[in-house]
Amino acid sequence: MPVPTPAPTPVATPAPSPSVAPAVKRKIGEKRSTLAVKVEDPLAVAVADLDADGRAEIVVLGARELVVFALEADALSERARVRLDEPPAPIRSRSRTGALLITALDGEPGVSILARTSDGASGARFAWKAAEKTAGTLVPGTLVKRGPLTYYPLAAVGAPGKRRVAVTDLTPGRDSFEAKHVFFLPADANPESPAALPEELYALEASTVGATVFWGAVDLAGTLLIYKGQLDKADGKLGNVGYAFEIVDLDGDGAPEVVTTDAAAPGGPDQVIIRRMRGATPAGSIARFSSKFGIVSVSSGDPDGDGVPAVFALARRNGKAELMVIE
Ligand SMILES: [Ca+2]
Ligand SMILES: [Ca+2]
Ligand SMILES: [Ca+2]
Repeated sequence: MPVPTPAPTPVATPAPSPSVAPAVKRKIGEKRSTLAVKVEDPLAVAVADLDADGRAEIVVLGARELVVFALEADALSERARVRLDEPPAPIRSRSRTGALLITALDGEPGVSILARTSDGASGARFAWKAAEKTAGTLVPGTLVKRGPLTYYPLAAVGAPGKRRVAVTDLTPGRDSFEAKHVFFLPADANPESPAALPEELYALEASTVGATVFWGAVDLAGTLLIYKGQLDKADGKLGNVGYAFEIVDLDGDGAPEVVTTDAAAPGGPDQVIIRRMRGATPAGSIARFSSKFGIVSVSSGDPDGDGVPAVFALARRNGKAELMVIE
Protein backbone atom coordinates (compact mmCIF):
# COMPACT_ATOMS: atom_id res chain seq x y z
CA MET A 1 0.00 0.00 0.00
CA PRO A 2 1.31 3.52 -0.75
CA VAL A 3 2.22 5.49 2.37
CA PRO A 4 0.98 9.12 2.59
CA THR A 5 4.37 10.70 3.24
CA PRO A 6 6.62 12.68 0.89
CA ALA A 7 8.96 9.66 0.85
CA PRO A 8 9.89 8.33 -2.63
CA THR A 9 7.13 5.73 -2.55
CA PRO A 10 5.54 5.26 -5.98
CA VAL A 11 2.03 6.65 -5.82
CA ALA A 12 -0.84 4.54 -7.10
CA THR A 13 -2.13 7.13 -9.50
CA PRO A 14 -2.89 6.06 -13.06
CA ALA A 15 -1.64 8.32 -15.81
CA PRO A 16 -4.03 11.28 -16.16
CA SER A 17 -6.27 11.03 -19.18
CA PRO A 18 -5.64 13.84 -21.68
CA SER A 19 -9.40 13.87 -22.23
CA VAL A 20 -10.01 15.74 -18.98
CA ALA A 21 -8.37 18.85 -20.45
CA PRO A 22 -10.77 21.37 -21.99
CA ALA A 23 -11.13 21.00 -25.74
CA VAL A 24 -8.54 23.34 -27.25
CA LYS A 25 -7.70 22.89 -30.89
CA ARG A 26 -4.01 22.64 -31.63
CA LYS A 27 -1.98 22.20 -34.77
CA ILE A 28 -0.78 18.69 -35.47
CA GLY A 29 2.72 17.79 -36.57
CA GLU A 30 4.37 21.21 -36.36
CA LYS A 31 7.62 19.80 -35.07
CA ARG A 32 9.47 16.61 -35.81
CA SER A 33 12.74 15.43 -34.33
CA THR A 34 14.63 12.17 -34.69
CA LEU A 35 16.55 10.89 -31.70
CA ALA A 36 19.13 8.13 -31.41
CA VAL A 37 18.03 5.33 -29.06
CA LYS A 38 20.57 3.06 -27.38
CA VAL A 39 18.59 -0.18 -27.30
CA GLU A 40 19.62 -3.41 -29.03
CA ASP A 41 17.10 -5.06 -31.36
CA PRO A 42 14.28 -2.62 -30.58
CA LEU A 43 10.78 -4.07 -30.76
CA ALA A 44 8.35 -1.72 -29.05
CA VAL A 45 7.90 1.69 -27.46
CA ALA A 46 5.35 2.72 -24.82
CA VAL A 47 4.96 6.18 -23.33
CA ALA A 48 3.45 6.67 -19.87
CA ASP A 49 4.01 8.66 -16.71
CA LEU A 50 5.77 6.12 -14.48
CA ASP A 51 6.39 8.34 -11.45
CA ALA A 52 3.16 10.37 -11.56
CA ASP A 53 4.92 13.74 -11.91
CA GLY A 54 2.78 14.74 -14.91
CA ARG A 55 5.54 14.10 -17.46
CA ALA A 56 5.56 10.86 -19.41
CA GLU A 57 8.59 8.62 -19.60
CA ILE A 58 9.53 6.72 -22.76
CA VAL A 59 10.00 2.96 -22.35
CA VAL A 60 11.68 0.97 -25.11
CA LEU A 61 11.64 -2.82 -25.30
CA GLY A 62 14.57 -4.56 -26.97
CA ALA A 63 14.77 -8.28 -27.68
CA ARG A 64 16.58 -8.84 -24.35
CA GLU A 65 16.38 -5.52 -22.50
CA LEU A 66 13.97 -2.89 -21.23
CA VAL A 67 15.07 0.76 -21.02
CA VAL A 68 13.40 3.84 -19.51
CA PHE A 69 14.16 7.31 -20.89
CA ALA A 70 13.01 10.82 -20.11
CA LEU A 71 12.83 13.42 -22.88
CA GLU A 72 14.88 16.43 -21.88
CA ALA A 73 16.06 19.31 -24.03
CA ASP A 74 15.16 17.35 -27.18
CA ALA A 75 17.31 14.35 -26.22
CA LEU A 76 16.64 11.04 -24.51
CA SER A 77 18.08 10.80 -21.02
CA GLU A 78 18.39 7.23 -19.74
CA ARG A 79 16.74 6.61 -16.36
CA ALA A 80 16.95 2.81 -16.02
CA ARG A 81 17.95 -0.31 -17.96
CA VAL A 82 17.28 -3.94 -17.12
CA ARG A 83 18.19 -7.21 -18.84
CA LEU A 84 15.38 -9.62 -19.67
CA ASP A 85 16.96 -12.74 -18.25
CA GLU A 86 14.22 -15.33 -18.77
CA PRO A 87 15.29 -18.62 -20.40
CA PRO A 88 15.26 -18.61 -24.22
CA ALA A 89 12.06 -19.53 -26.03
CA PRO A 90 11.99 -23.13 -27.31
CA ILE A 91 10.35 -22.00 -30.57
CA ARG A 92 11.24 -18.61 -32.03
CA SER A 93 9.06 -16.68 -34.43
CA ARG A 94 10.44 -16.03 -37.91
CA SER A 95 10.89 -12.38 -37.12
CA ARG A 96 11.40 -11.09 -33.61
CA THR A 97 8.27 -9.84 -31.92
CA GLY A 98 7.67 -7.99 -28.71
CA ALA A 99 4.73 -6.62 -26.76
CA LEU A 100 4.98 -3.81 -24.24
CA LEU A 101 2.09 -2.44 -22.17
CA ILE A 102 2.15 0.06 -19.32
CA THR A 103 -0.96 0.16 -17.18
CA ALA A 104 -2.20 0.42 -13.64
CA LEU A 105 -3.35 -3.04 -12.58
CA ASP A 106 -5.93 -3.61 -9.88
CA GLY A 107 -4.20 -4.85 -6.75
CA GLU A 108 -0.75 -3.49 -7.67
CA PRO A 109 0.47 -0.03 -6.62
CA GLY A 110 1.60 2.47 -9.24
CA VAL A 111 1.86 1.33 -12.81
CA SER A 112 3.07 -2.01 -14.09
CA ILE A 113 5.25 -2.43 -17.15
CA LEU A 114 4.39 -5.66 -18.97
CA ALA A 115 7.09 -6.81 -21.36
CA ARG A 116 7.31 -9.95 -23.47
CA THR A 117 9.50 -10.79 -26.46
CA SER A 118 9.73 -13.80 -28.73
CA ASP A 119 13.34 -14.38 -27.59
CA GLY A 120 12.28 -15.43 -24.09
CA ALA A 121 10.26 -18.43 -22.92
CA SER A 122 8.32 -15.93 -20.80
CA GLY A 123 8.22 -12.20 -20.15
CA ALA A 124 8.07 -10.17 -16.96
CA ARG A 125 6.10 -7.53 -15.09
CA PHE A 126 8.07 -4.59 -13.70
CA ALA A 127 7.38 -1.75 -11.29
CA TRP A 128 9.11 1.61 -11.56
CA LYS A 129 10.88 2.65 -8.40
CA ALA A 130 11.88 6.30 -8.50
CA ALA A 131 15.08 7.31 -6.80
CA GLU A 132 14.93 10.09 -4.24
CA LYS A 133 14.99 13.46 -5.96
CA THR A 134 17.14 16.37 -4.91
CA ALA A 135 15.78 19.65 -6.24
CA GLY A 136 17.08 20.33 -9.72
CA THR A 137 18.94 17.04 -9.96
CA LEU A 138 17.83 14.23 -12.17
CA VAL A 139 18.44 10.85 -10.57
CA PRO A 140 17.79 7.53 -12.20
CA GLY A 141 15.24 5.08 -10.89
CA THR A 142 15.10 1.31 -11.11
CA LEU A 143 12.91 -1.30 -12.72
CA VAL A 144 11.89 -3.85 -10.11
CA LYS A 145 10.60 -7.20 -11.28
CA ARG A 146 7.09 -7.94 -10.01
CA GLY A 147 6.70 -11.38 -11.51
CA PRO A 148 6.68 -13.44 -14.70
CA LEU A 149 4.45 -12.86 -17.69
CA THR A 150 3.50 -15.87 -19.75
CA TYR A 151 1.40 -14.09 -22.38
CA TYR A 152 1.77 -11.15 -24.78
CA PRO A 153 0.07 -8.05 -23.32
CA LEU A 154 -1.99 -6.18 -25.93
CA ALA A 155 -4.29 -3.59 -24.37
CA ALA A 156 -5.73 -2.42 -21.06
CA VAL A 157 -9.25 -1.03 -20.73
CA GLY A 158 -11.63 -0.10 -17.91
CA ALA A 159 -11.55 2.21 -14.92
CA PRO A 160 -9.57 1.39 -11.76
CA GLY A 161 -11.27 -1.48 -9.96
CA LYS A 162 -12.56 -2.80 -13.28
CA ARG A 163 -9.33 -2.97 -15.23
CA ARG A 164 -9.12 -5.67 -17.87
CA VAL A 165 -6.06 -6.55 -19.89
CA ALA A 166 -6.34 -8.18 -23.31
CA VAL A 167 -3.60 -10.76 -23.74
CA THR A 168 -2.70 -13.50 -26.19
CA ASP A 169 0.05 -15.81 -27.35
CA LEU A 170 1.96 -15.94 -30.62
CA THR A 171 0.95 -18.53 -33.16
CA PRO A 172 3.89 -20.96 -32.75
CA GLY A 173 6.74 -20.14 -35.12
CA ARG A 174 4.94 -17.09 -36.48
CA ASP A 175 4.90 -13.40 -35.69
CA SER A 176 1.12 -13.02 -35.60
CA PHE A 177 -1.68 -13.79 -33.14
CA GLU A 178 -4.86 -15.81 -33.52
CA ALA A 179 -8.10 -14.09 -32.50
CA LYS A 180 -9.33 -17.24 -30.78
CA HIS A 181 -6.37 -16.98 -28.38
CA VAL A 182 -7.13 -13.40 -27.36
CA PHE A 183 -8.64 -13.28 -23.88
CA PHE A 184 -9.01 -10.88 -20.98
CA LEU A 185 -7.52 -10.88 -17.49
CA PRO A 186 -8.85 -11.24 -14.91
CA ALA A 187 -10.45 -14.32 -16.41
CA ASP A 188 -13.82 -13.69 -14.78
CA ALA A 189 -14.31 -10.48 -16.77
CA ASN A 190 -14.70 -11.43 -20.42
CA PRO A 191 -17.73 -9.54 -21.71
CA GLU A 192 -15.98 -8.42 -24.90
CA SER A 193 -16.61 -10.79 -27.73
CA PRO A 194 -13.51 -10.96 -29.94
CA ALA A 195 -15.75 -12.60 -32.57
CA ALA A 196 -15.40 -9.64 -34.93
CA LEU A 197 -11.61 -9.74 -34.91
CA PRO A 198 -9.81 -11.06 -37.99
CA GLU A 199 -8.82 -14.71 -37.50
CA GLU A 200 -5.14 -13.82 -37.50
CA LEU A 201 -3.74 -10.46 -36.58
CA TYR A 202 -0.45 -8.65 -36.14
CA ALA A 203 -1.62 -6.15 -33.56
CA LEU A 204 -4.48 -5.29 -31.22
CA GLU A 205 -4.59 -2.10 -29.18
CA ALA A 206 -7.09 0.01 -27.29
CA SER A 207 -7.16 3.79 -26.69
CA THR A 208 -9.57 5.73 -24.58
CA VAL A 209 -10.56 9.10 -26.08
CA GLY A 210 -13.01 11.01 -23.89
CA ALA A 211 -15.21 8.24 -22.50
CA THR A 212 -14.97 6.06 -25.61
CA VAL A 213 -12.68 3.08 -26.10
CA PHE A 214 -11.39 2.70 -29.64
CA TRP A 215 -9.92 -0.70 -30.51
CA GLY A 216 -7.65 -1.18 -33.47
CA ALA A 217 -6.54 -4.49 -35.02
CA VAL A 218 -4.24 -5.03 -37.99
CA ASP A 219 -4.88 -8.19 -40.00
CA LEU A 220 -2.36 -10.12 -42.10
CA ALA A 221 -3.38 -8.24 -45.27
CA GLY A 222 -2.38 -4.94 -43.66
CA THR A 223 -5.90 -3.66 -42.98
CA LEU A 224 -6.51 -1.68 -39.81
CA LEU A 225 -9.95 -2.45 -38.39
CA ILE A 226 -11.34 0.06 -35.89
CA TYR A 227 -13.97 -0.84 -33.30
CA LYS A 228 -15.78 1.77 -31.25
CA GLY A 229 -16.68 0.66 -27.73
CA GLN A 230 -16.97 -3.12 -28.06
CA LEU A 231 -15.19 -5.65 -30.22
CA ASP A 232 -18.49 -6.89 -31.60
CA LYS A 233 -18.23 -5.32 -35.06
CA ALA A 234 -15.68 -3.25 -36.99
CA ASP A 235 -16.93 0.33 -37.39
CA GLY A 236 -14.17 1.58 -39.69
CA LYS A 237 -11.17 0.39 -41.64
CA LEU A 238 -8.08 1.51 -43.49
CA GLY A 239 -6.04 -0.62 -45.89
CA ASN A 240 -2.33 -0.88 -46.66
CA VAL A 241 -0.95 -0.12 -43.21
CA GLY A 242 1.80 -1.58 -41.07
CA TYR A 243 1.25 -3.19 -37.69
CA ALA A 244 2.49 -0.11 -35.79
CA PHE A 245 -0.37 2.32 -35.18
CA GLU A 246 -1.88 4.56 -32.51
CA ILE A 247 -5.28 6.15 -31.93
CA VAL A 248 -5.06 9.37 -29.92
CA ASP A 249 -6.58 12.85 -29.78
CA LEU A 250 -3.58 14.93 -30.83
CA ASP A 251 -5.23 18.33 -31.31
CA GLY A 252 -7.44 18.26 -28.23
CA ASP A 253 -10.77 18.61 -30.06
CA GLY A 254 -12.20 15.52 -28.36
CA ALA A 255 -12.12 13.41 -31.54
CA PRO A 256 -9.39 10.85 -32.12
CA GLU A 257 -6.75 10.93 -34.82
CA VAL A 258 -5.24 7.72 -36.15
CA VAL A 259 -1.51 7.40 -36.69
CA THR A 260 -0.41 4.64 -39.08
CA THR A 261 2.71 3.40 -40.84
CA ASP A 262 3.36 1.73 -44.21
CA ALA A 263 2.78 -1.96 -44.82
CA ALA A 264 6.46 -2.28 -45.90
CA ALA A 265 8.65 -4.90 -44.24
CA PRO A 266 10.69 -3.69 -41.27
CA GLY A 267 14.07 -2.32 -42.28
CA GLY A 268 13.03 -0.42 -45.39
CA PRO A 269 11.91 3.19 -45.71
CA ASP A 270 8.64 3.90 -43.95
CA GLN A 271 6.39 6.79 -43.04
CA VAL A 272 4.13 8.04 -40.28
CA ILE A 273 0.74 9.22 -41.49
CA ILE A 274 -1.69 11.11 -39.26
CA ARG A 275 -5.37 11.15 -40.22
CA ARG A 276 -8.50 12.54 -38.66
CA MET A 277 -11.35 10.14 -37.98
CA ARG A 278 -15.06 10.62 -38.59
CA GLY A 279 -16.56 8.45 -35.91
CA ALA A 280 -14.46 5.33 -36.28
CA THR A 281 -13.63 5.86 -39.95
CA PRO A 282 -10.21 7.24 -40.92
CA ALA A 283 -10.42 10.29 -43.18
CA GLY A 284 -7.80 12.03 -45.33
CA SER A 285 -4.26 12.46 -44.07
CA ILE A 286 -3.29 15.71 -42.35
CA ALA A 287 0.42 15.07 -41.88
CA ARG A 288 3.08 12.69 -43.19
CA PHE A 289 6.63 12.14 -42.04
CA SER A 290 9.06 9.85 -43.79
CA SER A 291 11.54 7.58 -42.05
CA LYS A 292 14.62 6.04 -43.65
CA PHE A 293 14.03 2.90 -41.58
CA GLY A 294 11.13 0.58 -40.84
CA ILE A 295 8.84 1.66 -38.01
CA VAL A 296 8.18 -1.14 -35.56
CA SER A 297 6.07 0.60 -32.93
CA VAL A 298 4.10 3.80 -32.37
CA SER A 299 2.98 5.26 -29.06
CA SER A 300 1.90 8.64 -27.70
CA GLY A 301 2.21 10.61 -24.51
CA ASP A 302 3.07 13.95 -22.98
CA PRO A 303 6.76 14.03 -21.99
CA ASP A 304 6.86 17.71 -21.02
CA GLY A 305 3.58 17.89 -19.13
CA ASP A 306 2.08 20.75 -21.18
CA GLY A 307 -1.10 18.75 -21.86
CA VAL A 308 -0.25 18.22 -25.52
CA PRO A 309 0.56 14.63 -26.46
CA ALA A 310 3.37 13.80 -28.86
CA VAL A 311 3.64 10.82 -31.21
CA PHE A 312 6.65 8.51 -30.79
CA ALA A 313 7.59 6.21 -33.68
CA LEU A 314 10.34 3.66 -33.06
CA ALA A 315 12.31 2.78 -36.21
CA ARG A 316 14.73 -0.11 -36.60
CA ARG A 317 18.00 0.09 -38.44
CA ASN A 318 20.23 -3.02 -38.55
CA GLY A 319 19.41 -3.92 -34.97
CA LYS A 320 19.75 -0.30 -33.82
CA ALA A 321 16.98 2.17 -33.11
CA GLU A 322 15.89 5.71 -33.66
CA LEU A 323 12.84 7.46 -32.33
CA MET A 324 10.83 9.98 -34.33
CA VAL A 325 9.03 12.45 -32.07
CA ILE A 326 6.15 14.42 -33.64
CA GLU A 327 4.52 17.28 -31.74
CA1 LIG B 1 7.04 11.07 -15.16
CA1 LIG C 1 -8.52 15.28 -32.50
CA1 LIG D 1 3.62 17.78 -24.53
